[in-house]
Amino acid sequence: MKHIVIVGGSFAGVSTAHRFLKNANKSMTTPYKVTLVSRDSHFFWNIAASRALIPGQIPDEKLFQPITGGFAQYGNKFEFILGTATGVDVDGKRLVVIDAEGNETRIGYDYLVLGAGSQTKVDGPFKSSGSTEALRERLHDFQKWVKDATSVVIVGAGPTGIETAGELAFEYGKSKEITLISSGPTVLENRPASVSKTALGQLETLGVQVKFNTKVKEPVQLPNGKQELILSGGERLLADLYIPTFGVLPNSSFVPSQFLDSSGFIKVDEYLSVEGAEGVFAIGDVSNVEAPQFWFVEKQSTHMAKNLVLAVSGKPPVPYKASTTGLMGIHIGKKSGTGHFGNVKVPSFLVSMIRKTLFIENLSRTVDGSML
Ligand SMILES: Cc1cc2nc3c(=O)[nH]c(=O)nc-3n(C[C@H](O)[C@H](O)[C@H](O)COP(=O)(O)OP(=O)(O)OC[C@H]3O[C@@H](n4cnc5c(N)ncnc54)[C@H](O)[C@@H]3O)c2cc1C
Ligand SMILES: *[C@@H]1O[C@H](CO)[C@@H](O)[C@H](O)[C@H]1NC(C)=O
Ligand SMILES: *[C@@H]1O[C@H](CO)[C@@H](O)[C@H](O)[C@H]1NC(C)=O
Ligand SMILES: *[C@@H]1O[C@H](CO)[C@@H](O)[C@H](O)[C@H]1NC(C)=O
Ligand SMILES: CC(=O)N[C@H]1CO[C@H](CO)[C@@H](O)[C@@H]1O
Repeated sequence: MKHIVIVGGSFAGVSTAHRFLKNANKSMTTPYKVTLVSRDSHFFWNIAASRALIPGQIPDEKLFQPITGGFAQYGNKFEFILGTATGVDVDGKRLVVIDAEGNETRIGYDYLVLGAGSQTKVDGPFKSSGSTEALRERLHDFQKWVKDATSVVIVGAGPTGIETAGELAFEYGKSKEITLISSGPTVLENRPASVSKTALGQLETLGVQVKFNTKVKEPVQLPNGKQELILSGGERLLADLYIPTFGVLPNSSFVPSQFLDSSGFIKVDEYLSVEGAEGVFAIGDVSNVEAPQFWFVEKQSTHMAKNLVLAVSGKPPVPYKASTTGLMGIHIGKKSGTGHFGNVKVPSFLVSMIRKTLFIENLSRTVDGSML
């Protein structure tokens, strides 16, 4: 029996499990079992997180969906473990997991797929922060804080920061003061200049104030409930709410450091395989193969599942072709947005049309595998 253990309850982990189980069911004679380990009981549709911060916009059921239901179709070929991976014994081929009761277990694997993803540098409402309950609670806190705030400072001018600033400004107009802080001379650094310019123009049209070349130190909570932010220029900024969106921290602290690059991403070769760790693979945000974006995660997951079927059947794997074309699409409020495919800018109306619902209608079909 071949045991495939997958870590992560989001795009990388859940989709790879479904894809493997569907393919395996069709073609395989070798017995197999998949165990999915996730510290989240629910899949969280993070693509809609910027809109979800606004109270009343998206109900919880459209953001969170229990993971296990969609896997019942595979019977005893699938097992779900609610727990946190805390170590990998690559020589003994065992994953160390602390389960929901706090007990440590070691799960033997033939193949281990690491899809533990990433989070923002400072914990926020955008990504899992330990458990579904914790994330849901955090999201509800932010919704309440957003409702009560008259001034909001958003730190980080990447896609998440811009989408958050755009959503807030679109919803509240002049009734809230929205400031976006960028550490660089523009927004969306490393993207085509025309895309940065369009994004900036749209933010300003919505009334967002943007500060450039500014870094922010940890905020201080004042007795009157306000947050005091000390900016790199020495200036002090008072706000009712501070939303950190910057940084992509791979969730790789449970993986031995020799398998990580200098930024903490898991190093993989052209087979998505971790060199020096037999049978171990990494995909999604936690791996160093491509940019941490859903589109790439999908491509990797599809490939990974096929290679797992080959591996279990004793066949050689197929190399993965990492994309060299950068792409992005972001919404800025409900009526504008921007994006690019390589160096080609995507028209604003098209981005905002495609992203109208932020794909929340895909959640159920992603979690039960019927979309794949
Ligand atoms: C606000 C926002 C909007 C986005 N919009 C887009 C978009 O429009 N287009 C796009 O291409 N990309 C977008 N992205 C990026 C995209 O969401 C990520 O690329 C995607 O979520 C990565 O999926 P993943 O499964 O690799 O990791 P994650 O989604 O980060 O999930 C990791 C999972 O692993 C679990 N986990 C972590 N550590 C452990 C552990 N030690 N043990 C057990 N489980 C663990 C986590 O709880 C989580 O379930 C957006 C991201 C954010 C934050
Ligand atoms: C798996 O294969 C069996 C037999 O071919 C079939 O009856 C079953 O519906 C399949 N299950 C899934 C989830 O595809
Ligand atoms: C898990 O831990 C609890 C106490 O926290 C204990 O009662 C239980 O027996 C443990 N379960 C296993 C399977 O070891
Ligand atoms: C949502 O579903 C549509 C239609 O199936 C698909 O084209 C699109 O890529 C999906 N998007 C996401 C983010 O899941
Ligand atoms: C960077 C990193 O690894 N962050 C977190 C990943 O998940 C574990 C377990 O929940 C946390 O302890 C880490 O801080």
